[in-house]
Amino acid sequence: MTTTQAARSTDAPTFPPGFLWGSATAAYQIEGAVAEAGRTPSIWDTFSHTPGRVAGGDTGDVADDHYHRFHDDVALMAGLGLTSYRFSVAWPRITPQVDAAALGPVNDAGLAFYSELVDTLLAAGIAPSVTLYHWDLPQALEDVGGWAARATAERFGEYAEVVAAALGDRVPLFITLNEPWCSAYLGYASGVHAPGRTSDADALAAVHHLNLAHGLATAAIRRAAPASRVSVTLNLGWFRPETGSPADAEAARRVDGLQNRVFLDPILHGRYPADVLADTAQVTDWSFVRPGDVETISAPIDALGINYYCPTHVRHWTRERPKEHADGHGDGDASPWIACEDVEFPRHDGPKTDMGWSIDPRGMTELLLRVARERPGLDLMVTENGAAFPDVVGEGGRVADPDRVEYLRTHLVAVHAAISAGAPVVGYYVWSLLDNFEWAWGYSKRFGIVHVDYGTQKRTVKDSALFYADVIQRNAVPPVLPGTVSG
Ligand code: GCO
Repeated sequence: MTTTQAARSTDAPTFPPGFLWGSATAAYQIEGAVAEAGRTPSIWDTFSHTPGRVAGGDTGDVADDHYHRFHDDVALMAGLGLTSYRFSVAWPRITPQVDAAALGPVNDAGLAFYSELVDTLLAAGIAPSVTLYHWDLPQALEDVGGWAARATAERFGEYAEVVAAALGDRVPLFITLNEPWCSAYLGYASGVHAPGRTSDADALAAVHHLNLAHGLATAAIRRAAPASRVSVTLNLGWFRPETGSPADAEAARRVDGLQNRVFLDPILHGRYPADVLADTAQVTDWSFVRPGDVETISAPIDALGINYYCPTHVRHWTRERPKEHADGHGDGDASPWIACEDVEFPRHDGPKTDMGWSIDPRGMTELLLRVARERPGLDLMVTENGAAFPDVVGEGGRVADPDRVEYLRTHLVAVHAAISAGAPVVGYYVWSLLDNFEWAWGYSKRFGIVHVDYGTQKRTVKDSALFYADVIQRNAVPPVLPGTVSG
């Protein structure tokens, strides 16, 4: 390290006053208690109990037992100094008898759980950010078509109104959906997530019905909780074409359309991208988009949530060699990338997390700036960012996770760089508070800043949590002492 670099590295990037420092979780990944207090099965209960679907045969039956331990978990958050906590509400706890025709009765015990969680957070000085859908669709709705059916979006709007009416007096921010890309394409095209279907046509119908669900929920929250802000969380892709060739640019355009613009365009601009409709014309005629839908979908939001983990390298596939699928979404025959037969995702050398995702904080800055340019003035939030590493509890109960500390440090610097360049980022949520059920990977991937022993449910704060607590306390990324970090 040169003297200049050392000097520069002691400048502490400071965040704007009032910046939200949070962590994020999702109901099925942490709660457990799947059959308690009237909850009925979700698609993830069915999927995880289907042999061969989840690594190790893991299920969310117990998970982190957060349902019973939430008081301790909130105390843990308070100890770290979090100012916000993003969690999701399990729809099957709220209206367990929902079907295609009607929402069914509201389950007061289900609402009471979240109401008490909200009160506990507020008493600890932590602002709740409530995601209404993080993938645990009531199984009864999947049985009548799931997200491929319009009725699911309609029932979701009604469910959103119930939750907003019950919690809206205490919840400053509702997030309608988490990562509709995953729900639609991993759930209905590649089938590596629940419900495990492999129909491209159903996946595109799901895209639209998820967008519609967001729009209907936005209207419902406005009615029931006029003081709350409304947002949606997208896992936008940051695509790096391999070369400057027109063929690679075309590959990047296709995947950008499917992952980013098919959500951003209707939500922010009230239209579907014409090129995506043309690209997918062999799969569907999009006649499920009815008059008035895009107007519903494009109702103004107050903030956009962005989940960022890594960029995606993309190139035109020449068919001269086997296709590469280094995008982390499975190498199976069924692909989430509809009508992308000529696109491949080349592997790159360099540091990777335990998910095999490349570590590239620059993508975070670039992605935030892209969205900031596209919709000037709209508040942005990083609603997820983090990394899996194979952590162990070591001597004296310490969990040393230097790779995660470095991942968080460099990505926070990248968020700060975006803010400095004009992106209105108002908060950051580390994924995740606790090690948890990582979907098709089960408990084999640890994303937490707090370690969970799944046998005893003992929580152990990792070094990364202590690092994050220090960041929060300073409202800045602490300076790196020369010689303490390589590279
Ligand atoms: C997602 C989900 C989280 C994941 C996390 C790590 O982004 O897939 O929102 O539930 O656990 O992202 O994969």
